[in-house]
Amino acid sequence: MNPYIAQRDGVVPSVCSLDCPDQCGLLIHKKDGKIVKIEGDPDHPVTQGSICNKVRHMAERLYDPKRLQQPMKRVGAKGEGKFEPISWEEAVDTITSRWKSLIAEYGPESILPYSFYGNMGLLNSEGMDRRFFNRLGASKLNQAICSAAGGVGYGYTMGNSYGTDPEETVHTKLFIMWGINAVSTNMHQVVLAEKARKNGAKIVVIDVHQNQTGRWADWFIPIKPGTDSVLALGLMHVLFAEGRTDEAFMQQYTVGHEQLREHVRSYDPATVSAITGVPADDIIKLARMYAEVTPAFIRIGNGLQHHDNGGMNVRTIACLPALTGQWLVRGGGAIKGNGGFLEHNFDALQRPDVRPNSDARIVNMNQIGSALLELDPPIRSMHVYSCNPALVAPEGNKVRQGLARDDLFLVVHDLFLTETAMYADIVLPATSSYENTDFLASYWHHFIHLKQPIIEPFGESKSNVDVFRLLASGMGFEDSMFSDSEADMIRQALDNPSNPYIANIDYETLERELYVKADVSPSFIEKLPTPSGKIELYSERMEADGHPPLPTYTPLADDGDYPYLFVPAPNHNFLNTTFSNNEKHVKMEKVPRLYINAADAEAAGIANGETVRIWNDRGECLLTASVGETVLRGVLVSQGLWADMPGSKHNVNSLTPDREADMGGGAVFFSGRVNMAPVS
Ligand SMILES: Nc1nc2c(c(=O)[nH]1)N[C@H]1C(S)=C(S)[C@@H](COP(=O)(O)OP(=O)(O)OC[C@H]3O[C@@H](n4cnc5c(=O)[nH]c(N)nc54)[C@H](O)[C@@H]3O)O[C@H]1N2
Ligand SMILES: Nc1nc2c(c(=O)[nH]1)N[C@H]1C(S)=C(S)[C@@H](COP(=O)(O)OP(=O)(O)OC[C@H]3O[C@@H](n4cnc5c(=O)[nH]c(N)nc54)[C@H](O)[C@@H]3O)O[C@H]1N2
Ligand code: SF4
Ligand SMILES: [Mo]
Repeated sequence: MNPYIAQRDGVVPSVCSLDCPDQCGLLIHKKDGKIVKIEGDPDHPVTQGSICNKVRHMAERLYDPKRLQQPMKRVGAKGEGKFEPISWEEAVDTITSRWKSLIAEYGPESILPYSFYGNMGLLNSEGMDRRFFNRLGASKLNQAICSAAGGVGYGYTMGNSYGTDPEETVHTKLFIMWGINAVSTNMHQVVLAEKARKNGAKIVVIDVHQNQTGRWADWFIPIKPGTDSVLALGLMHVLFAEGRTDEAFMQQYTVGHEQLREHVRSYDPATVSAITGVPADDIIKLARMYAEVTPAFIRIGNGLQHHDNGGMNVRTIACLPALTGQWLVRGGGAIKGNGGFLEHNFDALQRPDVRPNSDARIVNMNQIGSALLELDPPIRSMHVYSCNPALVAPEGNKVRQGLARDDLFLVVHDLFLTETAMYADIVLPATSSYENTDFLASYWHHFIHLKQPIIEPFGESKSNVDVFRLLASGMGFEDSMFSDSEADMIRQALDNPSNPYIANIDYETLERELYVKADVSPSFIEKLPTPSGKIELYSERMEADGHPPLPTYTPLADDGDYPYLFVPAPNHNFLNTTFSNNEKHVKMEKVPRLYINAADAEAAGIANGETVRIWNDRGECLLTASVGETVLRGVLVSQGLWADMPGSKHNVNSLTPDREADMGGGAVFFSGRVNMAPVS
């Protein structure tokens, strides 16, 4: 038995598995074999003992009486939520015999896996599952719901997800938090900035909503949604025009600075101000500040890339540190993500080589509603795990209509009977990450962690890894890769000759230390994986892919004749929909609010605290008005993906468009338009 499980009382170290950049070190307090308390691990070099309130209350979720304990089969209508317990044997038998007959009749691409990062453990999120679906030859999923557009955009400029070591930002003197609600979504970047602030650092926040992060700033700059690339181009205009660029740096480390210099001439402060809503004087002031205050660091958030032009927004902002040479300054530079430094051996872990059909069709997870309703040949079965598409995917009404299809054989594996599981034919109970073995890589700091199981599986629940082992055996797959232990798989994954930054990390070291930092030297800037090896201010690759090669503004797509842009962002106390069904967390968050500019509220006859209906062609949703000056006129902001069982009408994604962003097939959650009215 694992020593941490065997230890029934006391404190054991662990790591948070939620989809959050911080990836905190945890200390788990146990009593009589149960988790009674979770706090931060003070020894963790980056997170240093503090954690968020959500995870402080994790025990309430782990032992929530609503947690699933047994497999179940549907006995009522789809969506009605009537189920009966069955054995694992019957569950696996039902699934595999159905899949065998679907494969015989329609081929394996009639089956689609649908998953995301409810658990960031790499064996459970993209390990054994990938082996299984590759072997099966299922349709592939483009997991473009989170950071796809920005990831591609950043990659055009920098080659990969490479940025500043966040630990170095204690030395920073200017923080630009750009389209990130860091107080809620990256709290340790805020802790590091607070340390720097004690030494005089200034904090600038650029956002469409003056939320908790905007209120924390020294200078909050409100901007019109989807116009960030223009602001960045305006800053470049001032930097070039006033001779504030680092010519030696650009000469050595970039391509295209001469073309860029010419190109940004047209983005003068007055033009930029008219598009972004940021006063011309503020554009000049920010540019000068960015040139003069050093080290200057930009934290590029996910918010500004959930737009039609999201990839280009990130691609453009990512050019800024190169103009001033901030990449060579300790504590300068930028972070969009840092996952590139921690890349493991995907081929060894996921085994694409066993796939019989490497050309299998790819379904964009952001368009799952239309895919379920319209794709030809149809998706006849879907296996959902670590994800809650009924609430998190755009065009929510189409998604639910698709899930409700009588001829769709739907398997849902989760810890709870989620909104998605309500439509399932077979529901499988999942262990929490505290009940299984895995390894995790942060997408913000430079550490890889081992996660040991700490408690026994809850009821009859099983990990994703174990479920795919069972399904493989039920399908009659005899490949030895399905018998690899977790430790074997971690060893295979960490053996990655193509990523020198993790050459110092192996299973044995992880087992001993639990977390190990990648060996990233600041000189990563010398050998970027762009085609030129340099920072690409001008990108031939973009041109070949059909984009303008220089940073360029494209307005948001026409989304119909509705007066308000609707930005439904995450909230403080949930993690996407995780915790939205746990009483404690809902109490902390109170009600789903809609932030409305006072002038807009007055014009629409809406009072603070009133229930508001917002709608468009795609659907409607009910929220509680929060009237004030935190958003510009014409912009509505909500926070959080609230539980939405039949009747509650809180699904903001009923209103969001399922168009693809400019890059990577990314989601455009924040580029939809709506109308609003009070509910009387
Ligand atoms: N508490 C909590 N933490 C989380 C999550 C959570 O749900 N709750 N989710 C996790 C996940 S999966 C992710 S991807 C990250 C996301 O966390 P962030 O990177 O912070 O991204 P968002 O919260 O989506 O959006 C950030 C900000 O962008 C703003 N915004 C929207 N449109 C624009 C725009 O056009 N321009 C500018 N400048 N700002 C804009 C929004 O108002 C919001 O304040 O957080 C992770 N951490
Ligand atoms: N309107 C709007 N929509 C959004 C966003 C937004 O900002 N606005 N953000 C988007 C973003 S950035 C993201 S990343 C997505 C996130 O969307 P999802 O990935 O769907 O995130 P969650 O809602 O947290 O759902 C994760 C589910 O996984 C389950 N789970 C946890 N651990 C395990 C496990 O080990 N095994 C199994 N089988 N299940 C497990 C949890 O119980 C939970 O139900 O949402 C997107 N949707
Ligand atoms: S959700 Fe984020 S901040 Fe909270 S404990 Fe987990 S990693 Fe840390
Ligand atoms: Mo995300």
